[in-house]
Amino acid sequence: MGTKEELIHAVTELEEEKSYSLVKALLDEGVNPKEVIDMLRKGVEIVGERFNKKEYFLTELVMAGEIFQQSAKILEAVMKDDTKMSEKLGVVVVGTVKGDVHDIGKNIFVTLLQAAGFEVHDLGVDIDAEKFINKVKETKADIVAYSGLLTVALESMKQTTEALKTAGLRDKLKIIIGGLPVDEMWMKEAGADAYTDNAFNGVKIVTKWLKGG
Ligand code: B12
Repeated sequence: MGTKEELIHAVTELEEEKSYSLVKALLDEGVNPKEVIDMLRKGVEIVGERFNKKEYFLTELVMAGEIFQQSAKILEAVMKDDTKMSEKLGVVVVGTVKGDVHDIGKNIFVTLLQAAGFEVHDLGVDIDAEKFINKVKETKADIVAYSGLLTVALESMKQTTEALKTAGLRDKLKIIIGGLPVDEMWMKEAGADAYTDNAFNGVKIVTKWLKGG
């Protein structure tokens, strides 16, 4: 037997195995997978708050992301094809830009976006402009997110935005950039609409874009 509070607690305390068995127990009890996702989201949200208050560190954040991703796999296996995990708050295409292979921060951002209810298309690392463009067209994305940790990533971000402009897609999109070195100067140079070096703030920004206000 599992209770909803127990699952939220297991996630926030980063009890990996317990989280998975509770997910399974709740499903066995007939709890709707969407409700289970909401509990996982709540857990990840609390971990995020603790990270921002510096009560938790990067290891905990990565661990919470892992618990969320693995639990989502358990849920996906029992959900019907027509029931999407995401509530479709919006569609986001994410990637680490060309020349850069750092992805730990990007992966955290992706998990948090999924936990918040976005449909996320993660392209991976070392992604050139063409791949971003193709994915934006294919998914009719609302938002494009570039990650970059290397100084050279700025040039790639710039090129990607230019290519989105040339393809006539830029005006339909919002662009957010993130990663260790990004700042206002990067945002302007990269032709983006927002920047942050904090994945939680990133989720707040894109949520605001789509919900308005
Ligand atoms: C781990 C690491 C690696 C790993 C990467 C593993 C992986 N899977 O990512 C490996 C060993 C592969 C690596 C390789 C290299 N690295 Co390295 N690496 C690091 C290191 C130590 C940590 C980076 C990290 O993961 N931080 C933790 C994450 C969570 O932080 P983050 O990425 O900033 O993400 C947070 C936010 O920024 C945000 N975020 C991130 N992306 C996005 C995107 C969006 C849209 C949003 C909203 C938010 C967001 O969310 C996260 C949580 O809040 C840094 C040093 C450092 N202290 O940062 C050097 C560092 C980034 N690396 C560096 C270098 C030079 C390299 C190499 C060139 C080394 C070499 N000579 O081979 C290669 C480059 C390979 C390449 N082409 O990319 C330099 C970059 C210097 C520069 N100015 O360009 C750094 C700064 C080290 C240094 N001081 O010299 N590296």
